[in-house]
Amino acid sequence: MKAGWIRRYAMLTGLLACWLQPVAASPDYSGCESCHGTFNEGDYISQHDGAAWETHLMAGHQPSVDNKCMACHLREAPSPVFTNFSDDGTFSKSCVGCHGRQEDVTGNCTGLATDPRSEVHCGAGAGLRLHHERQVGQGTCSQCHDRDPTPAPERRLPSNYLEAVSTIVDSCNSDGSEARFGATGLDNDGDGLRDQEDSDCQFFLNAGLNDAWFNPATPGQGFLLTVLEETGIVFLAWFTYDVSEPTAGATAVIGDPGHRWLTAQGPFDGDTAALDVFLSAGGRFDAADPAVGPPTQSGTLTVQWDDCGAANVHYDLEGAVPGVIPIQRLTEDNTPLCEMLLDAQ
Ligand code: HEC
Ligand code: HEC
Ligand code: HEC
Ligand code: HEC
Ligand SMILES: [Ca+2]
Ligand SMILES: [Ca+2]
Repeated sequence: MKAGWIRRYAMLTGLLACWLQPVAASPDYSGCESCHGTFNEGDYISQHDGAAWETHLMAGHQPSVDNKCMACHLREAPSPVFTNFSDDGTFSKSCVGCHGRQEDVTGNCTGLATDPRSEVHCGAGAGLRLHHERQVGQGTCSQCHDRDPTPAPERRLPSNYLEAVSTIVDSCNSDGSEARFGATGLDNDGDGLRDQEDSDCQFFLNAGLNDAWFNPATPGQGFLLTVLEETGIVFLAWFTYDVSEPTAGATAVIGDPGHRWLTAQGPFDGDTAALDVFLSAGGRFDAADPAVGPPTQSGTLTVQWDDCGAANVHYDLEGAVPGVIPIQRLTEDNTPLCEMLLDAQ
């Protein structure tokens, strides 16, 4: 249900001038206005890249929150707009839903809050504040926020980016979603480097990727892989099937005559592993005799990771048309380990 003031806004816009302006400072937008101007009026010019928005800040933001007014506002009145809480259940953190990260919430408040609700996410905007401290001037924010944590790395997603209705999904901005106006997105962690120029956005293979991986579109086949960090090698087993089904009457004692297993190994660099695929043949179930012949190379795989949860396997195999398989983890158990190892780099 839309709040009463929105209806009045639509019908009697002129009366808005009568609303009392808040006198409070920075827990709400009034503390930003002196530099960024009126949020819902004028044509905004970006302070970081000079891009002309050709509309005001509020209209420029609305599509990315699915035009939900309560993503930023409170139902009780259109002003003040707090930086860290709002009334929409989907986007309930106002500005810090995108300009902050949940990981940075410390509970260290300034002690100057004008509304107890603005103390729920204290710390969240640490990256935004560090950006101002560096680019605008020391003390701009730290005169009140003097106990901010070291912000979580650039690639750590603000909570709104994970919402299904948000059009902004990547703080590394490799898909352009964070840069609606101008060429670049935000410097989410305030180290002065944006998106891909921030080394936090470079993905490195690590042992947190050791897992079962599969493509949900082709259940019943997949990969078990292990990243041997010390050796610098990735080893994987690929459980799949022949390119065509076995001829009628073909039998197997254990398993299906169509089963194929392939192994692959090779070095990795950055986000990519380049593997040679091997076929082993001639053995018997749990027997040393007959000896399995030396494996023959039958193609190559290139596995490239987007992040701790997604990769693409490019295959080029004898007897098959080259292709790409998008894979994800079977379970999330090792995802925190992967994130932790990336943070440590
Ligand atoms: C003293 C002036 C000043 C105040 C006060 C101020 N800003 Fe800024 N802000 C700037 C300038 C200048 C930039 C551009 C910095 C740059 O990237 O070179 C900026 C950049 C930003 C950016 C873009 C950050 C990025 O990653 O590119 C956001 C978002 C922002 N401000 C939000 C806010 C909010 C929210 C507040 C209030 C809590 C606020 N600002 C208060 C001057 C200010
Ligand atoms: C991205 C956050 C955001 C969204 C989404 C948003 N607003 Fe705003 N709006 C603001 C901010 C910030 C202000 C400035 C408040 C202030 O200066 O006190 C503002 C100001 C306003 C004002 C003027 C208030 C006053 O007293 O001057 C009105 C009216 C308003 N918004 C209506 C809407 C409506 C209607 C929608 C949905 C269609 C909407 N807003 C969506 C952030 C937002
Ligand atoms: C849905 C995510 C989202 C929400 C919520 C959000 N922002 Fe933004 N904001 C962005 C993104 C992304 C940009 C950069 C857009 C671009 O450059 O194309 C941005 C840009 C800005 C800028 C312009 C910085 C510059 O380039 O000068 C300001 C100021 C700003 N936001 C303030 C706010 C304030 C204040 C709120 C809360 C009332 C808010 N934002 C809520 C995502 C969001
Ligand atoms: C005059 C004091 C003051 C200044 C200066 C100030 N803030 Fe705040 N800010 C507050 C208060 C009070 C709160 C409410 C939460 C609390 O008490 O910590 C708050 C909360 C916030 C929040 C949401 C909660 C959090 O901790 O992240 C953001 C984001 C924020 N401020 C951004 C900024 C930015 C960016 C600057 C510098 C451009 C700034 N503030 C400067 C007083 C201030
Ligand atoms: Ca970014
Ligand atoms: Ca950065």
